[in-house]
Amino acid sequence: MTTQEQAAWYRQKIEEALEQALPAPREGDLSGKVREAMRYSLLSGGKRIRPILALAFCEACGGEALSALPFACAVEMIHTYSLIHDDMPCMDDDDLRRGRPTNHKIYGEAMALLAGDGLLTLAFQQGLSFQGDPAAARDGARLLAEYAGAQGMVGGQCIDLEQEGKEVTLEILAQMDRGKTVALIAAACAMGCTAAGAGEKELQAARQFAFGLGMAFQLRDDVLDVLGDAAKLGKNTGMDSARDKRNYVSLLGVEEAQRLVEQYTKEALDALEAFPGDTTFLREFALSLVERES
Ligand code: GRG
Repeated sequence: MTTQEQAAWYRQKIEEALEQALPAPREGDLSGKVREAMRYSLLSGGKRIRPILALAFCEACGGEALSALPFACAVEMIHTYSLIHDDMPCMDDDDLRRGRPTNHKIYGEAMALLAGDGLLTLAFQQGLSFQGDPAAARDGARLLAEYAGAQGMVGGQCIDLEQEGKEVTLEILAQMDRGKTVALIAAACAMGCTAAGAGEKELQAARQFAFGLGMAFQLRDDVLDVLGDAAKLGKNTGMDSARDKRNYVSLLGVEEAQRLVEQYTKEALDALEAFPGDTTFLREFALSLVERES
């Protein structure tokens, strides 16, 4: 199987599992609206980078990829909730996401807030439905809580809100991105290892990979915010400068930001040496993210 075929296969399994985890509400279901709003964003065709990483890391650690599906779905649910909340008027106030109107534009602010809450909660229900070793289910849920919470993604978003309109240093930016971007990627990689029953050495290497890839991914995102095509990206471009937010490109320029993309990617690829299984997919997948246009 080529890397693209493998990614397509993972994606298909993820889409099926997400659909199964959140079926359409029945006619007359009085709480059906919130499920409809959750489905609108969850099943709207994101790149599924995080769940793919969870499955691929499980495989790289010698596990059966599909056994990690509950963890993979859990991370994607957290990611989707964060996008819904991030797009709301009280945060980034965006009207386009994944090529469609944002959740609150369709369902209203109160329902979008609830849809995010519903996905956050469903994520833990999903993660804890992991069928292997109960200790791995518990460890997976703990990792997710740590990386998604105030020490991780929520903390990164807090730094983002606090820095708006201020002069930001590279150190502050890196701390923000460790939370906003790296944390969930790290959760996905570490949970994949956990699903396979991997040891501390693999977990440490997965964290190192996630740091390199997450930073490279964020830097590429900043480059695309300036140079990218909104139609291909499915979201508006130029948003950071429109909101007076600093990012790597505004601090370092496009060329230096792109050089750092390559440096961090190399760090990520080096970390793959620690894995016993075949890491060709992870290597090529990481490279495809660095070169992405969308
Ligand atoms: C609201 C608690 C809370 C957190 C929000 C995720 C986030 C934190 C903000 C979204 C804005 C942003 C640029 C975050 C950095 C991470 C990132 C690049 C997210 C976009 O991820 P993709 O490209 O999106 O994987 P798709 O749509 O493909 O899933």
